[in-house]
Amino acid sequence: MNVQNILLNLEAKHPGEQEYLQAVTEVLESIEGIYNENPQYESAKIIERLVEPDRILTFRVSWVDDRGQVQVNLGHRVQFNNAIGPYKGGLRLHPSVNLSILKFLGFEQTFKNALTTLPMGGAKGGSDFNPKGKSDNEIMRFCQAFMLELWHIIGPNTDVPAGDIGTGGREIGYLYGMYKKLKMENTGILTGKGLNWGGSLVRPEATGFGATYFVNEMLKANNDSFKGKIVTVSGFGNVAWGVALKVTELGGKVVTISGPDGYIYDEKGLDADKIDYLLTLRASNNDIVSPYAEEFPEAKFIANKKPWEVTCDIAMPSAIQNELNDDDAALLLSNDVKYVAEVSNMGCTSEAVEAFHKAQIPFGPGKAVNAGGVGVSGLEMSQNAMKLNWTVEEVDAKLHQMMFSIHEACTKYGTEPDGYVNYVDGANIAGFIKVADAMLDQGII
Ligand code: 2IT
Repeated sequence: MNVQNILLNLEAKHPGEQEYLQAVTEVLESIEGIYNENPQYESAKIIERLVEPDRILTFRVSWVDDRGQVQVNLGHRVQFNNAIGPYKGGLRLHPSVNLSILKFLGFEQTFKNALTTLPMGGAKGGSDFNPKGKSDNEIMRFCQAFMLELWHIIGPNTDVPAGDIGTGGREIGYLYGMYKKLKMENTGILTGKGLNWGGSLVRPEATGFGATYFVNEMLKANNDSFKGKIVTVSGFGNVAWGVALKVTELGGKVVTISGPDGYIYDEKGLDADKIDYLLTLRASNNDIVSPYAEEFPEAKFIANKKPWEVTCDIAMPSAIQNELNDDDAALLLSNDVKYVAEVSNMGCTSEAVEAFHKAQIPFGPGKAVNAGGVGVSGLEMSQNAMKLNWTVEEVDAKLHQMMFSIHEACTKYGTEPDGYVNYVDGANIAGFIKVADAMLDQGII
């Protein structure tokens, strides 16, 4: 494989799709060695087949707002790869959504899902719909209109969407309601459902809890622990909330959260009341964190800045792609950061990742660190198929085991001769081998 040639071809075919090309570049650089050692990959053109999604459905979503005005959005579902199981991945509702972003997310999801140990392929979808400031009824009408198109191509053994940025329990409910109406059946076609209609315990917490379990394994590998560690977190949504809960429980101190308006520095750390308040912030549909400093006056709100200027032991970006760049990485390193773990998908730019690797800081990539979210989605699918519910203890134990085995896989494939674990290489190689070998087994399709 010549990585440069493949990338030049892709760039010519998909000009300007920066996030997608960034995600592909990172994976190809990691797997180049193993690919070239195994000529059967090359002769089956595994890379050429793996970097393009199986198919993309793009559709118009028309709905009526509270003033009676017609609104038109664009919806997409990128079914990336189903070599190891049904397509699986979230739906993002955010004004920035475009095909480059959904293709990068679907590509990442393919490897992430392979790492979970469960049989799930990769997909992603969403819309440029902006939930900010929308009423409950507007959200419902949008979700119903979105499902009027999406339902044709999903199914419990075909494609199972879930939440992502802008899509939480409420949106999953409205989407599920419309699917049920159209198809006249109750099946596990979405995950992140409500507990009394097919949802799984621990799914809301799973991404943040899983990420914290993964970082705990990184710490243990260095004879270290969360006890007394200062942790900076970005974002204030579902993922940041789960991280704050579990890190605090394990003895770490979360001192920041952030939104598009700036960040909160809370030197005392987030306690149970403050973590609960994140849910209020999120439910407000306002996408701002400044009210936190009014509610808890000992905290400071720093407008239009990112939390990476705060001195910390562990940084856990938990908001959106490319939220931590080379300047932020330099700041963190100059303040002696010891561990960095992407909880958001591709939360760090390539330059930032390179800086952490160069400084030999243990760095966990999103597709390993945040895999607990989709992992528990997989457990929700299992429970739906068996028509039963597992207890909190059962789901949490399975999540724990999953994150432990993902850490093992990263160590197995990513340990360098000097002992430094390159978690990016480890995750990419482990995920790739599983998907590529399944593709080989199933012939040229
Ligand atoms: O990025 C992700 O892994 C998710 N948004 C969760 C996907 C899922 O199917 O639970």
